[in-house]
Amino acid sequence: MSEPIKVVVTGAAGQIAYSLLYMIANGDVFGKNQKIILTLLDIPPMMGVLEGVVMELSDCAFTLLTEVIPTTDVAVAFKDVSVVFLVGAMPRREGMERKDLLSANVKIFKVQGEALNTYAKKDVKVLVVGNPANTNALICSHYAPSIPKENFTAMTRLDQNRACAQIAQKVGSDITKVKNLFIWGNHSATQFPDCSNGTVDGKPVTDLVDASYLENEFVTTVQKRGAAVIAARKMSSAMSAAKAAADHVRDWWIGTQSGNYVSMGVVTPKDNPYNVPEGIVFSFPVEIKNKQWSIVPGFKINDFARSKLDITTKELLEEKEEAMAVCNADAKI
Ligand code: NAX
Repeated sequence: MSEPIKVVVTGAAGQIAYSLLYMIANGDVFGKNQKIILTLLDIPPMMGVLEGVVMELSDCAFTLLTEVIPTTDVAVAFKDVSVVFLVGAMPRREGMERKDLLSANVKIFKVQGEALNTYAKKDVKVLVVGNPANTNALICSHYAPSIPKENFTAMTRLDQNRACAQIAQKVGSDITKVKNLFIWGNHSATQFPDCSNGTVDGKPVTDLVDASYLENEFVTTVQKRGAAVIAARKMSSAMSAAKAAADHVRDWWIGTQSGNYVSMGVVTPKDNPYNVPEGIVFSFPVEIKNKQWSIVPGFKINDFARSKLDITTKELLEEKEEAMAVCNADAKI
């Protein structure tokens, strides 16, 4: 057994956390030999609900949990933390403009970024799930300058898992045989789920499925899957989102297998192999070794894919500009 690590989940009284906490405490993310101090952050009105979650965690009798700390205080939550799942965010309410949503979230992710900067370990790994996930991750990193930008990532793994499931069903394959389908760009309706480098049992997806399906129905099905779940369940994706968050952090912690890449939203470095502008949080295919991700170069980007990458890049640049305007206005107060 290794020394316990401190893990924080924000939005801990919410529906994604309800599934995610089980997976973390059960050893599905950090392995069956890693003890965990689990810290649960939510806002004051949710403390009653959170108490119930704490009771249930206790009643699960998880052998890996050494302590569970419910709190509303970011300083308590982030002190010496090793891994953070930022799940809590301001939801979009009816009639809310995108600008208002971004502005409400800038406030949340500014406070959390500053607290991470002050209290967290400098090698803390941060996954942002709360929407708009990519831009929230960017803001959080902006307010945590003492922590490397590489340590802030946004979740597009749910979109990748959805894409793999669609292809597995389409060709009638076991999902374990589907590899290297990637999500490019934003976790939003402009994301580009891309099969052009994917394989099923070693055969190119493009040889198994016709191009018109891959460029049309497949793309829109993945882009709109979240809305389809809401329409059916009357609530947004939760179990699948939690599973994706667990997959994302497990791969970051343990590493990816050779030749089997995953999608992660990362702060774009200056010289990235796909010519995406520097300084936005963009989803790329990455591989992970020794807890460090790197963008996998060399995947083919045809004209269709490039046009899709341009659309999602434009949206992310606009989100960044709007969010930074809120940050700058805030700085002047
Ligand atoms: P819930 O509304 O069930 O839970 C959110 C929780 O966050 C609530 O308990 C709320 O009190 C808490 N919260 C709000 N502000 C907070 C703050 N400042 N500090 C700590 N906690 C705070 O939402 P849930 O279904 O769990 O979804 C959480 C987020 O995930 C949403 O923003 C949602 O849009 C986003 N999603 C992101 C996905 C992705 O692939 N990146 C997919 C699933 C999901 O839609």
